[in-house]
Amino acid sequence: MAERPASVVEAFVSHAERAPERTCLFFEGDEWGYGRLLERAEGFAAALGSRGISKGERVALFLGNSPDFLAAYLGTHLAGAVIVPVNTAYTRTELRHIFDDAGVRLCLTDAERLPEVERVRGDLPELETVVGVREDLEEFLDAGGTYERALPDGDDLATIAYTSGTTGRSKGAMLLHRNLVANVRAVCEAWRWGSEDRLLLTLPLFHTHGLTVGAHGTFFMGASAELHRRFDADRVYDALLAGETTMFFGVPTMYARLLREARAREERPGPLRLYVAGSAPLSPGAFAEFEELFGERILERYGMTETGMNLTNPYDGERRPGTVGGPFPGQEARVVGVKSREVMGPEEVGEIEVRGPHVFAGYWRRPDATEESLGADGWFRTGDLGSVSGDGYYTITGRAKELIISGGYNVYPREVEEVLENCPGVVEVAVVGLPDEEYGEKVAAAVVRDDPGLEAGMVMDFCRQDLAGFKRPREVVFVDGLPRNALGKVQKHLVREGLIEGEAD
Ligand code: MCA
Ligand code: AMP
Repeated sequence: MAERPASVVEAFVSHAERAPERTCLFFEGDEWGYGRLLERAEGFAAALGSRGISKGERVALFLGNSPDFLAAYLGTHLAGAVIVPVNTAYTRTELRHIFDDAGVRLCLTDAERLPEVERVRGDLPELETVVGVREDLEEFLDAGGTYERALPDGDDLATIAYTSGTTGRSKGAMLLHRNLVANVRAVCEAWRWGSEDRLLLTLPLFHTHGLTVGAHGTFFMGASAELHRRFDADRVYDALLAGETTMFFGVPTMYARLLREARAREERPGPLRLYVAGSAPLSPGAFAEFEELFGERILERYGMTETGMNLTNPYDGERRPGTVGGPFPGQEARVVGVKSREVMGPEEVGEIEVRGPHVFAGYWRRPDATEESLGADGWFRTGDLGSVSGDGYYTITGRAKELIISGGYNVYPREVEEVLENCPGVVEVAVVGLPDEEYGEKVAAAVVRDDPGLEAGMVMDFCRQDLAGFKRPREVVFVDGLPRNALGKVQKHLVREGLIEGEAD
């Protein structure tokens, strides 16, 4: 017999039926009971049905955090359709690629982002419907018929989540309902998530961290979340002081800002059941200062879009700064030689591989990329370098893939280079990540120009139309030439060293 619940939406529905009055979301002074959210979600499912969106078809969510985001998310799954979450910072080129690649038929967006969608709509014949939350969502819902409940199977495709790609074009990671259930089950068990928990959720809902950890854990356990539109350190600190939160999840940049807030204030929040950090490395310095100022040891964990959560420091037991702990329950991890692919011994650095029911089903319409990363034996190559201690704590030491992580958002240098190569006056460009106190890393570009009038600001501005703000270089340095090896390949480590030395001068 199939394992139950087969999907997170199934767990959500059973909580809503058992305790419809129970609060699921606190949002801007309003409370959303499980029953109210289910009603809204079923309304969305019915409206999708009346628009002819059927099982397996793709619905994009391109909007900021709100209860309607979550109602549409649950409603899409209730309709058997597939969610394509889209980063709200994306601009026309990124949108065009994702909508086209995924074959999105309907997009839910908000007033702020509607113009960006309208700019590309003409290029997207499959995109039949665009619904704006403020303007025409009610109209869209009113036009829906009745909904007959049909819960998805575990093997159905739930989400296509786009991750930045090494070639510049992002790839869609296919997550099945059973992958997401396995992941949230493991997270809830490891972190002792209970129905009485109240999560302070300020992470964006369009990424794994906010959606499949934050929102899913809440729905799965029948717990509650205080949802914010966005992270604002001042508001978050006040919410922590109010004393009702039991858990907070954030990226290291959020913790850096909370520390700054704490330094500026006298009052300290009371103890929380759990603070979690992930998506980028948390520095041991931030870990120590947080313990000093907040009296709490942050639990650091490690995950990826393709796999959800992989490694975690223990809930009970030692939370070791600078490490990401060991595998979640029901999962495996190992370190293998980058070239030899042989399993390494303790403290030896290699590539981290993971295996288990949480691992995705492959990349959408990219069998080549799937084959490269997912072995027939189920081991997934994360592209992250690390080692494991004799007592089972993993440390991430670097990346085999060329990736910059800025404030928890991923930036693939190739994507930025492809845009900059079209900037008039640019002959050659190499994009690298440089250390940054607030964002962990920042995007920097070494540029060879043939127009002496080309200035750094002009290069940065050139990206505005085609790249999300967080991908734009924060630093542009003009160089005479790029260092290359004998095969003509740009030596990024030398570019990086050159830029760091330049900064120090
Ligand atoms: C915003 N800006 C950034 C970033 N965010 N620049 C560099 N890196 C960033 N991360 C820029 C904007 O382009 C804008 O610049 C200016 O900052 C202000 O924008 P605003 O939206 O007000 O920014 P913010 O509110 O201060 O955002 C900082 C933030 C945000 C709250 C830390 O970046 C954030 O929510 N990060 C979380 C990302 C996340 O959830 N990652 C999880 C991925 P301009 O005006 O020049 O345009 S999932 C994952 O990685 C795996 C699965 C895992 O393990 O979790
Ligand atoms: P994404 O592709 O957005 O899912 O980002 C996943 C990547 O984030 C991983 O492959 C890691 O490189 C990075 N990451 C996530 N959590 C951590 C962590 N705790 N420490 C270091 N890197 C992390």
